[in-house]
Amino acid sequence: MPDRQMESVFDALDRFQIEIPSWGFANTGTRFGKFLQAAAATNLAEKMSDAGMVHSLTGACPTIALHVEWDFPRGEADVPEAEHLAAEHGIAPGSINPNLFQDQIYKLGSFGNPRAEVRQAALAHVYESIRIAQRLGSRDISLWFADGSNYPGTANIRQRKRWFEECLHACHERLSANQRMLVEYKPFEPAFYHTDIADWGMALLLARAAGERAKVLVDTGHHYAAQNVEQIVAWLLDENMLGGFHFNDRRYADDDLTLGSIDPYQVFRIFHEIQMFEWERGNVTGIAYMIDQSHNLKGKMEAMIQTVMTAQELMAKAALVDRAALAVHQTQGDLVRAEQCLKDAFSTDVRPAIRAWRAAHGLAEDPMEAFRQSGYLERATRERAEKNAAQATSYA
Ligand code: AFD
Ligand code: MN
Ligand code: MN
Repeated sequence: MPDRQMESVFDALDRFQIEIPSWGFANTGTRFGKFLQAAAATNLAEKMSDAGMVHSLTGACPTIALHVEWDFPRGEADVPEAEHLAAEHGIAPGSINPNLFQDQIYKLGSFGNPRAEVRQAALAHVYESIRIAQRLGSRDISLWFADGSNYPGTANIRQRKRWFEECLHACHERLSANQRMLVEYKPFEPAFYHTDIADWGMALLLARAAGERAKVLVDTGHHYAAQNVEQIVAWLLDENMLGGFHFNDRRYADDDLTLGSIDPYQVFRIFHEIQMFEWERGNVTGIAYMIDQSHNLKGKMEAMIQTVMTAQELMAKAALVDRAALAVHQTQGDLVRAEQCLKDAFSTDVRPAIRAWRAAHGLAEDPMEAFRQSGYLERATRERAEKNAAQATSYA
């Protein structure tokens, strides 16, 4: 690989950090059940340990996304423990995720619930999440709503929109000056007739109405098969409304498959749009790159390392696009040469350069192999197998 390309890869990897989700290390499943993993994390300490291990191997994941209900069962009272565990495991608290979808009161929604007392309870939960973030020094409050309805006529869509505007604005007013709120959209599931924040346009309008520190969160799995996700990303970039990503891949719906496992070229094109924007505008976008996965079948730790390595590889490929030449070809309408700029970069094997980058940073050249040789999985299995087995629900 020519030195100039090597430098581009090194620069891209130096600047690329990706947040790992606490929920990606615990046993989860589908609505059809769970396949328990003996080494899965069973508490916040083990999640922090797993996240710290992934970061120590990859050098790219200094923060962990936290879910308030699952990681702070006592709410704010659990902040000191979270701070201690993060410091102990060499990881920092990242985005804070309120849980507005599991409590029984949210049966007909949270911010969109027709009962004012439920909307107030949801607001109180987000206010506490904002306080938790402030105490942990977290920049982002990451908001996803399961709100919607399953049958035509059962919800007043416009009224729910207004309740969301009110509630999101109220939350925005509680943010400190250096905090942001990220509004995530999802076309469907668990609601199957309408979802209140179903697409990027709705999220954009709601974020704009909430205030200047509200941005849009793009979960790459939250799109229909035909949607051009990189075009959405380009528009949000141009509107200064791209807060960040939840990375995973999809074949049919919000399948939470491994990033790049189905369509790596789409992820490359997303990363290209970001790097082209930064090349043109010269400013760093402050994008929150975050993983949103919790694999039911793959080993939790291997799945997380695999995603991080894939994200690094695709970001490094996108860094190889000859953007100056591309700009000329686009201007001249030289279609094949323009397209070839992307195809050349995407088809370049950047793995040797990434291995060199890792070696230059004192990291194992193959984090996955280093993990397998480390004995970490065996230790976690010994320590956690009994606790995980106890989660088994007998269906007899
Ligand atoms: C589910 C939702 C959404 C959310 C995530 C974490 O679909 O992506 O961000 O849970 O709460 O995947
Ligand atoms: Mn998500
Ligand atoms: Mn999702």
